[in-house]
Amino acid sequence: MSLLHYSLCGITSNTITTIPISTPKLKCSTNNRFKILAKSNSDQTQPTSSSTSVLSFLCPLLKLFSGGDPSGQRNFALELATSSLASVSRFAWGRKSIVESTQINGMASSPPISLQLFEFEACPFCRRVREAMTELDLSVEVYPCPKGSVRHREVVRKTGGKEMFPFLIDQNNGVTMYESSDIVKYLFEQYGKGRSPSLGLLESTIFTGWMPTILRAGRGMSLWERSRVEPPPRKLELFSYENNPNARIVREALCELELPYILQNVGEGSRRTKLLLDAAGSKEVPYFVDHNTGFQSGDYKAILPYLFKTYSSANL
Ligand SMILES: N[C@@H](CCC(=O)N[C@@H](CS)C(=O)NCC(=O)O)C(=O)O
Repeated sequence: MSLLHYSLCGITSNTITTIPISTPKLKCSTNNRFKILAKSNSDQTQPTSSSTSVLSFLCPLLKLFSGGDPSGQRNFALELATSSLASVSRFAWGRKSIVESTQINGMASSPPISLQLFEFEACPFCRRVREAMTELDLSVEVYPCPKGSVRHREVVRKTGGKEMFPFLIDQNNGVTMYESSDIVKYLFEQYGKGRSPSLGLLESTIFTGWMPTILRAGRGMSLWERSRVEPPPRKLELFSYENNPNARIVREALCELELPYILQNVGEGSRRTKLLLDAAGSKEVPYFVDHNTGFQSGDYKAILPYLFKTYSSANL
């Protein structure tokens, strides 16, 4: 990834352009055209939000971290301590639902077609979007794009034109979008029922959005070298909310294995709590379900070894 790429990361634009795209691996709207929130050449001289540009500068430094072999023996006390500190650093954001959602048969209302988020766990910009999704009580299909991975990154490159994360596809409105702050604003406009992001959600990214990334150095950033190439036939499912320390550890592993999953956000006050209660018998997150094998667990210490064993290339 070139320096030029990163210097362009901070430029934002609210220009909507409709361009033809082809996304061979994804279901597209009927006419195969998406509205793209993209920057036009003329927009590239627009002023850059300072928080975004500083973080864009920091992003290449992520490569300096190396979390070591994620499948190896872990000190779980240390894992929990660092993940809990990470949660403290983002204390106010990504914990609870702030929208009133209507319930149909005990289920929270969601867009008819699942939103698709291409991201990686360690990216502070992606975190910002995931926090907003918890606040909006949205479930979403997550396609992890850790560094060194190919599958989902290729979809992003082919659909949007470049490898930059987060990247959102909303087939309900035929929209694809880069730029975390644009995505957050878009999501609130579309699914926020008139609400705005909680105070400081966007602005705080510059101060503490990178803290979980540093505290969890190397986790949720790079593809595990022994991960299986093919994704499982059925999507995995994770009940989680963004700022839960235990759920973070599971999301990191899913990311390092490039495993796509349905993220069921169940922040405080979520209308999805009943769904979780029915599945898990408790309101605690994380709760993980592998519909391919029938494995289910709410214990991250059991989920981690399961994932690295089941989805290792050695285990085919
Ligand atoms: N201004 C963009 C910045 C996004 C950005 O720089 N993302 C970094 C990760 S933190 C990225 O995509 N890097 C390229 C890569 O990982 O290959 C935003 O707010 O979304």
